[in-house]
Amino acid sequence: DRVKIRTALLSVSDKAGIIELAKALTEQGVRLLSTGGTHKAIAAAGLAVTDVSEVTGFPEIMDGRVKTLHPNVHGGLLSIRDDEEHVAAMKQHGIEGIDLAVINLYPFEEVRAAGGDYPTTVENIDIGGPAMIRASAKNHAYVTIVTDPADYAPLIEALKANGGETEYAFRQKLAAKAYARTAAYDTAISNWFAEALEIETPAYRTIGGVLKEAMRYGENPHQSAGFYVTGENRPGVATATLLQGKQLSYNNINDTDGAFELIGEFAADQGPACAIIKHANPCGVATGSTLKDAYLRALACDSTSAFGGIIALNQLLDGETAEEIVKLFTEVIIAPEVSEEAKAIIAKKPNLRLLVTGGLPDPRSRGITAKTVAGGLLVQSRDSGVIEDVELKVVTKRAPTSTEMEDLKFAYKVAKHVKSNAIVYAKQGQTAGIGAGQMSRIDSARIAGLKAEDAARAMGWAEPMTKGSAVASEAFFPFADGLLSAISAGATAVIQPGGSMRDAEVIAAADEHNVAMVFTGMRHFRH
Ligand code: 93A
Repeated sequence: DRVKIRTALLSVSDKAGIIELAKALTEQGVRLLSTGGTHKAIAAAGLAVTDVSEVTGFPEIMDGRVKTLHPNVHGGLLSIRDDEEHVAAMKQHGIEGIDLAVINLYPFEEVRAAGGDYPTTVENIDIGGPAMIRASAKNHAYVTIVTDPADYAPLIEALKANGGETEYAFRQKLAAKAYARTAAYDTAISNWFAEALEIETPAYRTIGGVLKEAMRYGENPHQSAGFYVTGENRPGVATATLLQGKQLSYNNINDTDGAFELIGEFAADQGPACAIIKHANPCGVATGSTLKDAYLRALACDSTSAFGGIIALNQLLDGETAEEIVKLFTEVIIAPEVSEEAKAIIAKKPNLRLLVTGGLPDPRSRGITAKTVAGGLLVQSRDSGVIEDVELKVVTKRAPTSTEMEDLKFAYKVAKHVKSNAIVYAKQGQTAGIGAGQMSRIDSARIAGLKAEDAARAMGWAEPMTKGSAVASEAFFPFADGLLSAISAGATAVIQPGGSMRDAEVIAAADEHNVAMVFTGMRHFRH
């Protein structure tokens, strides 16, 4: 199962490490073939290398679009070395076997991420490279395919250890990686098209990504985990820069995503806002006169749960806010920007992870989300519903006051990012109590009320903030009981999608208590 490497074809866009590899191969007596740019680089290093056009007997044509797409290349990669007919065909047509292919592709993903224009991005779709990778990987019984520069060193080591030969198991593993690479590449291309054409139809989309990093473990220590990036151009945890702190864990990434997607609901020019997240649910969200004020108001909602939480900010993290944040144990801070002063303050807590994104995610933008089920993937368009874009219908005798209306919208924005069943009380741009993830809506309402009572005790307030609050429910109240629980906690205004069979009953209960209620007609389930 060992194969001697006699001839290698090197064709790489990313030329990092290629000279060292070419040198090592030359030392092993391997004959090198190469495409234009790669050939030039290897020859410039003083190594013997044959241009692939000598193999094909054809020049590179059409700006390099056709350079390796030739039977002399593909026959060399695909031939079964001990099959009589294959051998006869090679002889007849003068095809020489290629035992090693080292290929990395036109940088389509990089060009896409850099926002390349349409023709440039299309031109960066590699055709010949994936064809050679797939051919070599199919013929891994004879051919070694290397697509990742990280495998150069192991390859050289293997050749040295095995007298210039590779082992079957090694080639198999490389083949598996090769198809992962071409699959991810085509996924990026199809999703770029879907984005460029604004198509959300599943048939035009592929779910997949490139492994960005392997984590030490998953949701629990006995689970393995990796973070795959889809290449979507969206400020967030996948594209952020980690300025300090340990690598993010699986749970950190999940929670940080929840935090930043939530804070994206609060445009920076509308004033400072802060969200504190635990286990993918917010435990406090607030706007404020300053960012520090927003943080302290978010913290006040549930300072107990905020311990070890994730903090998302909608604007530049400044020194005075950083000074407050470091007083409490926090796992991650994510913000569009960070001041030098804040960086210095955070640096005193070396374990605190600090992420900068360069911007906020647009809550209205298209995109997809996915989750796995046994044997499948559930894919849907992102919940890009925004409360400002829907027509609100007052259904009660009393209409909300303008202050109540502001708080209703605020609460609804937060509720969109709370696991169902979600009940969110808010007052003056600050969450007063959040009930998340309960199986019954009334339990969520009760829990949110209890949390508000806890907060009042912790903060030394005369009464819980739910008194005189606005309350949001991300889906309709199926019965009046959930609403009555909110009213008994002190809510004076309610926002919910409406649409229950018992809407009339729920509206009557609100009217009876002089509570103002608006219907959004837009549900925000989050299961
Ligand atoms: O334009 S291609 O799709 N047509 C080809 O025939 C072809 N052969 C290799 N792209 C092709 N390649 C790609 O060229 C390789 O995948 C690699 O990324 C790049 C290396 O080109 P150079 O050696 O000229 O820098």
